[in-house]
Amino acid sequence: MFEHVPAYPGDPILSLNEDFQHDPRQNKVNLSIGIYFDDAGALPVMGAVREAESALLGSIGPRPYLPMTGHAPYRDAAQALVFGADSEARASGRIATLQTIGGSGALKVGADFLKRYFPNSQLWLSDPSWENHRVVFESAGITVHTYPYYDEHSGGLRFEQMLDRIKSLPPQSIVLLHACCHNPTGVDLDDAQWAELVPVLQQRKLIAFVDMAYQGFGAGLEEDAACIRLLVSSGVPLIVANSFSKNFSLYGERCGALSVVCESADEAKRVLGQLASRVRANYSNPPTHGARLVAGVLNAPALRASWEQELSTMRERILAMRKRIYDGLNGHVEERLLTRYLAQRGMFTYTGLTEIQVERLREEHAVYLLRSGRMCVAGLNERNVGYVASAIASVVKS
Ligand code: PLP
Ligand code: TYF
Repeated sequence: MFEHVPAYPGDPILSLNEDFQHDPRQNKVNLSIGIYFDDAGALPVMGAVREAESALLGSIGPRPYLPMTGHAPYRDAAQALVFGADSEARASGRIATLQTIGGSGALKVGADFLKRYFPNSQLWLSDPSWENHRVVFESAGITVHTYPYYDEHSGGLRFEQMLDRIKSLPPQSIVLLHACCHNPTGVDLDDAQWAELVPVLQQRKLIAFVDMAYQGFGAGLEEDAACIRLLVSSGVPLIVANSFSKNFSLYGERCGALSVVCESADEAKRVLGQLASRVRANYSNPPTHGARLVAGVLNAPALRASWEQELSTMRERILAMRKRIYDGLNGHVEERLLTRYLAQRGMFTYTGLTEIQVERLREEHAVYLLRSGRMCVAGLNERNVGYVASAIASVVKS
């Protein structure tokens, strides 16, 4: 019956991560998948999360289904974190926020919603973007295009070209933007560039779909969401997918949220209902555990302070590793390939290494990067950074 089903080639990032797991070499270094590892190379369990979980264990109780929209204290905490606790839009009840299965689930529920209510709208992604963006939106039946973004040569942004393309889009087109820590390039818009882009979106009646998977890893929790605050105050139709996978180190718990900023509380209520209907059509309602952990931390001032502190330490460790790899490569790679380690932000850097160099890094040195040259800087630590720098220097040299 199922003979005609072809083999799934797999997701390139996840497949590479599996190859790494099977690599027997002792000195192997995983800089492929977008996961934050601590200085010991381990996936952290954040102190505040551990405490919230201990508290939950002490109150084991019945487990009813959550509503389709998710755990109410979680939804509220997520909304406050993304839009600001004192956001006007939040106070007036015009943001519809629901719990989703990770940031990926938020993208999918948002895509299904857009396909239903804006059936003629097409979507524009940065070139390049996270590979799964295209997969998720196309699987919702939305046609996907790209706008210019990354400048190969400088390792920076093609901002003028980006803006020109966005200026040419028909009304109600959807523009997907990364709030911070762009995956895969590490190149973000600066404040002045956001200030130039936002009025264009508004004037051209475009829909901004902001993906924020790394809040807190760029400049700080508030700073990383500044573009969202600006979009809201400028009246741009806005959808935000956010994820707690990275900033709570809760990857497998699948904690995310989707928010749609509306013009009135009444509109938000109707939108929330339709988002819930998309959840009902897909998986009925989200899981409980991770949402209780995140809400338990965000809604308890002492745990929240501890979480913020630990997240700052993670961000600073990434910055320190950027500096260490920069120092290690200084004099070994050309200037334009060097400065990007410091200029690009968040978990990723586009190293500019060629596919052949990336392959040599893996085969000769057991250092794993994505074929595109993307390095997850958060996989570097005091023990491996020198080794990685010398491995890169050696493949660049010959
Ligand atoms: N969006 C971007 C840009 C990401 O990098 C990721 C995860 O790596 C996600 C969304 C999905 O996050 P989650 O693992 O919470 O589904
Ligand atoms: O490294 C990246 O860019 C991601 C990581 O369900 C990832 O693709 C892995 C699994 C998943 C979501 C994101």
